Amino acid sequence: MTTVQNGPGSAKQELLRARLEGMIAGLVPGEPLPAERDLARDLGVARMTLRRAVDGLVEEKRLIRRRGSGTFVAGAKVSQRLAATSFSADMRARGLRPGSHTVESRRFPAGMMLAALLDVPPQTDVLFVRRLRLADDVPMALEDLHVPATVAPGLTGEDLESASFYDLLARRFDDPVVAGTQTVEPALAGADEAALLGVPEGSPVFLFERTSRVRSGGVAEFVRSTYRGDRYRIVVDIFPPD
Ligand code: 16G
Repeated sequence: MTTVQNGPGSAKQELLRARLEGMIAGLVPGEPLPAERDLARDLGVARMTLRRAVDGLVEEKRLIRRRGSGTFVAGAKVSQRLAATSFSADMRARGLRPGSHTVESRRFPAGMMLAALLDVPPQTDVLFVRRLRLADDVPMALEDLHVPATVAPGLTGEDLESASFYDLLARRFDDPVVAGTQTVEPALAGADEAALLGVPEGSPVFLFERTSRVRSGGVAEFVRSTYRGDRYRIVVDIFPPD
């Protein structure tokens, strides 16, 4: 693969790649590579040769090139276990500061489809909130949350600004999330999502859909979440068959 991406595979190209990989390993995510001219000189290669090797690492998402400002070490991916955890708890467990920014919020009566997903009668009042989820202020995911008023009466989009929905359910409504079903599929970021997530339009993303129930039995949420493909990987634990 290296050979293909770096053109005619020579021992020199392989060595250059190994030296670049060593350099990346010594930098922290977000740190810039030295300027191309200086790096080519230090490594004793032509700038074009260096650029080809860097291109390969950009393609593999090990490096990020930002036009006009340089090339940076990509952030480590967050390993997401498929479990009924909240975004906030998940980020805190990794030592990251969770954040939430409400982009849009409104109420409307549920149509047939949404009512079926939320297991409520059609026309039930539903709160829709679009939230940008942040880890240490970096956008990680965009969530389109639907909550039936029957489960969280009086809940507003402002309540969810910088707050954990699951914490509110447990504390304010004394009705924690206990179970859920979640699907995941690949997708490409549309223009709006890409702008909010700070990635180029068409970037790969994970599309999650989750329906979860609270202890009292009702469906608490139907959520469609777009997670950045360059910051997440999915971890699935495997158990022996029953
Ligand atoms: C996660 C859930 C989402 C839930 C949110 C609550 C996925 C794909 N989605 O992001 O369904 O609403 O956590 O987070 O994991 P919060 O308690 O921090 O608001």
